Amino acid sequence: MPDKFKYSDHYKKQAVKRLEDIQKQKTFLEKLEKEVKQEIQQEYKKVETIVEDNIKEGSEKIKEIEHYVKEPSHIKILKILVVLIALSIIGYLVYSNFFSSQDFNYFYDIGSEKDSARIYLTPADRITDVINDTDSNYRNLTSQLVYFDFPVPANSETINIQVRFKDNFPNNSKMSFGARDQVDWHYVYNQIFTQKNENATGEWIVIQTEFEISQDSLVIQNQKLSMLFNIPHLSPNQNQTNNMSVPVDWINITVHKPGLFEKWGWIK
Ligand SMILES: [Ca+2]
Repeated sequence: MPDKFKYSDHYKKQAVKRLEDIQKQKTFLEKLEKEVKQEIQQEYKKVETIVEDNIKEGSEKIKEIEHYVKEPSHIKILKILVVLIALSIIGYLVYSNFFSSQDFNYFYDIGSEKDSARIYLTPADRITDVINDTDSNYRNLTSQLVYFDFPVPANSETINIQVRFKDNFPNNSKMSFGARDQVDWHYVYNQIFTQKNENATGEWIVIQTEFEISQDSLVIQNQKLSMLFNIPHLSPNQNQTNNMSVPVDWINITVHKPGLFEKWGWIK
């Protein structure tokens, strides 16, 4: 039965061909698989490299950040120091301005270079030029009223004033200090020297007196107090014939400003 034989032969051929096709497909698929795997591996490697690079970069950044995070400890210490210094300055200012008492000293050396540059006493026509002795420099007061002024800080209470002058006073003459107690040229006086019935020694002497700012109702203008020497025997009326004068070497002023501790009686 050739037909039947042919028929089976035909199927056999077809089956072989099919098998070959399958084989080809298999080979193709295997090749494809291999290529895809290779491609995946390559991509994977690429990704791996990128990730590694990122990790490396990241850790470097972290190190950098750690470095910056560590630095502020110095800055913190500096900040604390700045705050402490500021606090102690404020504390000191508060203490010195409110709690502790203060003495302000003003030493006016009459006849010194400073006095020549800017004359302490006024008016200038009631004093002489600077006189230089072996032991001191000074000026002579030639008229009854000679003025000077000095700073008085706010809330001060007492003014201690010392003066070094030459005792050439005639008998029964005297000298006082005036401190301004009214705006219109009115002064309150402390008598500081009286020449009784004795002859003048002709020596330099130091005498002091004190004014109370509130008790004496002193007038402080522009944070300054005006004071004067009052030496009646130098008044033009009495001094016409004898031409007298009083040598003054220096004036030393101490202005006392009590703090709260002193006001509360905690300290003297
Ligand atoms: Ca002097």
